[in-house]
Amino acid sequence: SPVRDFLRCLPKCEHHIHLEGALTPDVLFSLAAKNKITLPQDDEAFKSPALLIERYKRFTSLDDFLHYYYIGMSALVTASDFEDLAWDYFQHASADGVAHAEVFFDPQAHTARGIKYTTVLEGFDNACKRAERELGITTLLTSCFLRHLPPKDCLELFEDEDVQESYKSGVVRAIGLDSSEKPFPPENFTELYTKAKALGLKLTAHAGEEAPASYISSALHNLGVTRIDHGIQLVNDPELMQKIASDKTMLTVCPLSNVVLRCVDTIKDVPIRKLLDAGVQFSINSDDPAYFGGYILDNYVAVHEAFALSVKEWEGVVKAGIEGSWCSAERKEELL
Ligand code: ES4
Ligand code: ZN
Repeated sequence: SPVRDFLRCLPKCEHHIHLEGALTPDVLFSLAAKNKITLPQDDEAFKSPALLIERYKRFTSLDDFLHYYYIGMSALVTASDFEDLAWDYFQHASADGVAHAEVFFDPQAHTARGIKYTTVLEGFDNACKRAERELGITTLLTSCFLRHLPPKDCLELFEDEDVQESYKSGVVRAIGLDSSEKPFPPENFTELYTKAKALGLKLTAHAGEEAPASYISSALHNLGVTRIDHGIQLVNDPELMQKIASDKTMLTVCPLSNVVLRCVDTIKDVPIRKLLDAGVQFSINSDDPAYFGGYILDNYVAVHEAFALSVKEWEGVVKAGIEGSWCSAERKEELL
C-alpha cells in the first residue's frame, strides 16, 4: 500500500526489540528438536507451532506472555542459535526500512539454565557485525537485567569478568531493565545503575508499561536513565510529562505489544496523540515481534491507521528517533 511504502522508506531507528522476542514458533520447534529440549507436555499449546501461534493471540497480561517467552528461549543453546535468531530479526528490520537498531538481550535468562554469557554474546555480536556489513544497519547491544530476580543476583552478573569485559570492549554499550514489572520498582536497582553509569554505559529501563507513572519518575531519579521503555502510563502524570518533554527524554513505545498484552484495549488507546500534543519525543518499536504479531513496520502502519499522522508529523517522529539514538553524531547526520 502507498502508506506502507511511505513508512517503509522513512529512515527508521528501532530502540525496543528483545532479540529473544524474535523467536518464531517454527524456529522454536526446530531448535528444540535439534537441541533435544523437551517443551512442556502439560500445555496443549506446545503440541505444534500452529497451536502456539493461536495461544499467542490470547495473552492476558505481561506475566502471561513472559511465561511463554522464557519457555521459548530455552530452545536456544549454541552461539549459532543466537546468531541465527538475531540475523533473522535484522533481515526483517532491513526489509522494513530500519537504518539503526538498538537491540536488547536477556543474559540472565540464559545463564540461569547453564548457557555461558560468552556463548550468547558471541552469537548476538556476530549477527550485529553481519547486519552492519551486509545490510548497512548500524547496531547497538543493550544487556537487560531481569527485575523479578533479586537485585544482588543482577549485581553479581554485572560484576562477572566476562560481562565486565563486554562493557569495556564496547560490544555491549547499554543496560536495561525488563521482565515482570510489578512489584519490582526501579529503585531496587539503584546500586546496579550507579555502577553502570560509572563505566560510561548508556542507561534505559522498562517503566510505565503496566505499572503507574511513579515507576517512570523512579527510573529517572533513582537510576539516572536517559530513556524510558514503554512509558505509556506517563500520560497519567501531566507534570512529569511536561518535564520529560522539556528534557527531550525519549520513550520507546510499542503499540502492538501494548494491545496484545492488554495494557490498552485498542491501538487507539495507545497515547500517541497525547504524546505528540505534549511534545514528548518517542519512537515506535516492535518489542517482541514473533509474539505480538508484527515487526516494526506493522507497528508504524497500525499507528497510522489509528491516528492518521500527517507527513510532517511522521517526519517529526522519525527525527525524534534519530536524535534519541545512541549512535555516533556522524551517523545521526547521515540519517537526518
Ligand atoms: C518484555 Cl513487553 C516486555 N516487557 C517487559 N519485559 C519484557 N521482556 C521481553 N518483552
Ligand atoms: Zn520490552
